[in-house]
Amino acid sequence: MANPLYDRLFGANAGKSTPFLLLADGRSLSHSDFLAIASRFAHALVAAGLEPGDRLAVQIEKSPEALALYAAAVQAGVVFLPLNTGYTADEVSYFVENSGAKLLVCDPARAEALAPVADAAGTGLLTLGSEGDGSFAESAAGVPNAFDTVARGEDDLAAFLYTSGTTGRSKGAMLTQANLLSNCLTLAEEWRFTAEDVLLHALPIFHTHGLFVATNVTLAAGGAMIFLPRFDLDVILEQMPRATTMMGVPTFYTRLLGDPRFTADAAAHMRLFISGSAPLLAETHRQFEGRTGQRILERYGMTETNMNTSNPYDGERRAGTVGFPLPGVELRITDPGNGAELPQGEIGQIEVRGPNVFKGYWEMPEKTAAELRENGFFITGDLGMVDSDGYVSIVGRGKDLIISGGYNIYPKEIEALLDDQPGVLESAVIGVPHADFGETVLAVLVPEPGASPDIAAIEAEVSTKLARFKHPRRMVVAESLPRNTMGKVQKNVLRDAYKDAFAES
Ligand code: MLC
Ligand code: AMP
Repeated sequence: MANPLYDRLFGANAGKSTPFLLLADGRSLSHSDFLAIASRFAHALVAAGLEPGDRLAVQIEKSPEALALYAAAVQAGVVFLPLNTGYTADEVSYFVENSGAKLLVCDPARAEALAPVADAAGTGLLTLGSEGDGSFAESAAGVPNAFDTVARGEDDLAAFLYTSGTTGRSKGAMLTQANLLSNCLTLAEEWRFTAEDVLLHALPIFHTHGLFVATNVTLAAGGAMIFLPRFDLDVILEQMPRATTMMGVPTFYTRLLGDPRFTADAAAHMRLFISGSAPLLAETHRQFEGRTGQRILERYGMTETNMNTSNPYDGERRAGTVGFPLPGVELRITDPGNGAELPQGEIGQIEVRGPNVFKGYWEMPEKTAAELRENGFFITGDLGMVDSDGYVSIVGRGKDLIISGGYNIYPKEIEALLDDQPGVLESAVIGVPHADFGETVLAVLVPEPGASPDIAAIEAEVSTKLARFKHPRRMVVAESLPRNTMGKVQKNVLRDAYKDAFAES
């Protein structure tokens, strides 16, 4: 029976004894080894009571088994909902409740902290460790290595990825089989991926970049990945001579350039370096070319849309731009005030339409209607322009968003927590330049009259509630916040005032 995503990405690799996952310790898994684990996991999902269309929330460390759980969900027709491993129990609780997940699979080390979360939500809880241990793995032992793939249509949901909002709480972006499949097939072709490719994979697999771009593109081509738990410069440099491609956030590239061992020779086996998720400085692009003779290929995407634009494989990869709309993707620049399309060359909001664009936000029809037009164009919240050669540039953001090392952070979520702290009248959270992460978080606190907020106590509270990557790296106290005549906080004034706060880092 048909299940387009499974059939094309996984089924197409069935029976192949060629390597799929190469691990840093020398072990490797072939495509068929991997698919056998996935099928056993699919049986375990069914045994746990999951039915097609149910949501499976996972918060587990990156490992071959963690990736097999994704394949298992697709094979069993279950909606895959991966969560950042850094999220606190508080954060996970929201995602589990909001999505109505039937099962939460977490790392064994987190089971105690997450048991109350699962209980409160009426969700099952099983564990899967990075060594293939845990109660979920146990329930998959001794079951067949094959599973009858559940039939699914292209319009059926394959995944939920949560994305924060400028107001209120995170929204579950509903991605269909066709959204994921159309995009990775296009990218594999545009970037010339083949079964000979070996992708250096150091990204997390709970976001679009590491899962739907890096992994799906490799699967579509039948290639292999050097599958690393995280970005470790020494390991990357050691493994690069075995690899042909890498996908990374700009921090990967600035860290590589910061190391004298990274030379043209070190990169000689690589045919393609791809960057995305955050702006790559034109200066980084040029330095990279100067050092290696290779030009990084920058592309642009987001959770709701997968990838929208890419610099060309052949042809000029233009620094400071994100290239052209991908085949099948329409991109237009509109006036943020009235939505009218703007003439070529003008700056406005970027809107995209195509088979890559998601189905909407889970159980949030108003938010969906506000961002996804009836005619199918999605308002990205990014500001950009198209030059006379057709290259798209992102020049800013219409949304109040900080991107730190490729992770999105919405100030509103942090401000809401800070505003609740004793002695704090109000707060403003901004992104300021940071050499390693591109941007980092700085909070400005305004005390209540006569109060002096206890910064250490506030930091302690923040760490119990929010994932580490969202923590303000500095909190400063100010008498008041700059406001315009409408009373709106002028974050641009604050960003300017604190732009050198991390100049040395
Ligand atoms: C880790 N830390 C971060 C952080 N990553 N803080 C802010 N921002 C980040 N991105 C914390 C750690 O917990 C640690 O805390 C401290 O900062 C220093 O950590 P590190 O050892 O230097 O970090 P490292 O583990 O090396 O991770 C950095 C990183 C990683 C850049 C390699 O963050 C990463 O892999 N980012 C990729 C994110 C990603 O995949 N984005 C794609 C989203 S999809 P402490 O406690 O030690 O102080 C998307 C769509 C699209 O955007 O277009 O692709
Ligand atoms: P996310 O919601 O995590 O998927 O992040 C998507 C956002 O990341 C986009 O809306 C952009 O603001 C940003 N982004 C992704 N790729 C690029 C890029 N190449 N250059 C600049 N910003 C990018």
